[in-house]
Formats: sequence, C-alpha cells, structure tokens
Amino acid sequence: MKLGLVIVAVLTALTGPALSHSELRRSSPMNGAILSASPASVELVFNEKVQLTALRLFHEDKAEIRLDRPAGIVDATTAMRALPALEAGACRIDWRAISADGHPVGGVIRFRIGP
Ligand SMILES: [Cu+2]
Repeated sequence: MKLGLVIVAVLTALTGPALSHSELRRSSPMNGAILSASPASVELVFNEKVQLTALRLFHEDKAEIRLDRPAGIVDATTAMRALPALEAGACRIDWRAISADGHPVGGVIRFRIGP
C-alpha cells in the first residue's frame, strides 16, 4: 500500500513536464518584426495541438481591425488567418488558446509596417 503511494508520487513527478502549458513556438510576423509591406496573413505555430479561441488585431494600439474570415487550420499545431491590407504603423495581435492540458494560454505579437 505504502509502496503503491510512493510509485504514484514518482510517476506524478516524472509526468509533470508533459503536462505543462502549450507554447507558441514561432509566429509570422515575428514579434518585433518591422515589415516593408502589410502581411497577407498571420500564422501561429505551437509546440503541440491547441484550440485557438481568439485572435484580435489592433492598429496603433487603438482601433481593433475586424477579422471576418475564420482562422484556417494548416495542420495540428499551426493556425493561420488572412489579414486585410493594413496601413503603415504599429500593429498588435492578441491571441488566446486552450492549451493541450486544458489551461488557457495567450500572448501578444507586436510588429510594425513601414519605416
Ligand atoms: Cu497547464
């Protein structure tokens, strides 16, 4: 009985890292990117399968730009959404997702269009 409890505790400790939150591995545009032209789309690549729940685009940190088209699924770990033509200036993308372990995760990607 006691040995069983010890085994459960050890297994819990060993499987801990596998249950951590999903992470954004990379994005396009990259956070901090300075682009010469409006990007055609935004792409988010995660380390594992997630459920993207929100993707919002803001221009100059003020006006939200409506993204009418739904996010396309490229593969299990990648979400892509077409973007409208954006004016020069600072842009921000807020994203939210449900991690593979069921926890909510989210982040911000900032990029600039123009000099
Ligand atoms: Cu988690």
